Amino acid sequence: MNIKEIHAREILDSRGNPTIEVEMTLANNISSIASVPSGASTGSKEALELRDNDNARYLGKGVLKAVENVNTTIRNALIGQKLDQVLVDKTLLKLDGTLNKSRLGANAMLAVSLASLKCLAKLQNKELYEYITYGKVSMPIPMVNIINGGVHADNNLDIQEFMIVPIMKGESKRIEAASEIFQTLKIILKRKNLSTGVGDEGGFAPNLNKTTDALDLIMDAINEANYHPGKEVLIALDVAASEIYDKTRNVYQIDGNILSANDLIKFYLDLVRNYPIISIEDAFEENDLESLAVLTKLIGDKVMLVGDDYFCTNSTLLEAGIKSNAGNAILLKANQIGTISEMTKTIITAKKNNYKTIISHRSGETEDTFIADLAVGFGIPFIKTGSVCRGERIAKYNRLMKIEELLELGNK
Ligand code: 2PG
Ligand code: MG
Repeated sequence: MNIKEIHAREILDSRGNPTIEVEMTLANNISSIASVPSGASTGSKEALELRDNDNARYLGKGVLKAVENVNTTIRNALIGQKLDQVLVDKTLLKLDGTLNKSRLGANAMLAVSLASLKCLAKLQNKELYEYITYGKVSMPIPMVNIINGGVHADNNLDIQEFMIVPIMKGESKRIEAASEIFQTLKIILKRKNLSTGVGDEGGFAPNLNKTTDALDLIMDAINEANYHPGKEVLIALDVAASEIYDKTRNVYQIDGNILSANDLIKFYLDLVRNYPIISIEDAFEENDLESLAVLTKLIGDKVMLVGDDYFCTNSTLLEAGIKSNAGNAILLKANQIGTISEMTKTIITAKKNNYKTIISHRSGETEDTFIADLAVGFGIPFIKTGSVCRGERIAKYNRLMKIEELLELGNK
């Protein structure tokens, strides 16, 4: 089936900043719509998100250049062509021709790549997860970010994300537990006269002095909601350590202390000893594979050590990590790399090398739920999609519950 029309427009993301949406229509009038998210704590090796830098609009954050790239260069090359994911992505890469997607913009490229994927599913009359099925479908365990810190909130917590990880059977049961714990945490915060305002990913953003204060509140919320921490509900952290790293002094600032990478290792060992932590993301600044390898050797048998800014969903960067025995898991964000084909390659590389996979939203999101389908279709064991709060996060959880129902119906 040939591509008949491609049209991009500027829309807003969950922070109210511009992002790009693309509609693709095929010769038989089947059409799809896709939009791309945007990060705040971005890895320096991510593909480039093209912004206008025109201060007269949206404080320089407009994406009209990316829109224009879709509506002219990309449209001209793809209209009338056969819809095929590999061909579309190859064309996008060729048209761009740069290493970091700086000509067309990874935002422009991903919107088109994703719209193609969605059209292909529709063409076969399949749900998106059904179409991309790679091996065995499975429902991912959600990592639910209920306390926000770092650059995602204006509070004084240094660690960016404190997540609960409900591991009981059934997606809807896991989401139910997460919601009950989130609501219980709200009651506890109110009782302690702490703020219940939320950060960019929908988690609470109270002012707390220490990392362990946040962890203690989470433990209380799990217990008060009548779940067993360590048994039914675990904890995950995204340190986003590049954001608390002082390059000139080669130190990290955390809880008012100045820590070397070695001090930070001790800090993590203590945390892991005292709390049911199963995952630590970006434990050190994104270039420090060495410290990550040391931590992986020490606790990698029981804790996932996840590379986000380290690997940027890029198979070449992941391979460097694998060679250094650094980390044992990778965060996957389509807009870090720019095309579905490249993301698929990274997923395959991770799986082959026994790196655990986690599909992820960005802190700036849209109502597009494609990551829910990607998680199920690719059989990815974990999904990180924010708190059970804010429409753009909830849309993904609702989609997961619907997919679970569809899969159950299919099994009857
Ligand atoms: C992260 C993400 C998503 P951002 O660091 O993992 O939670 O944040 O989108 O701001 O990079
Ligand atoms: Mg991260």
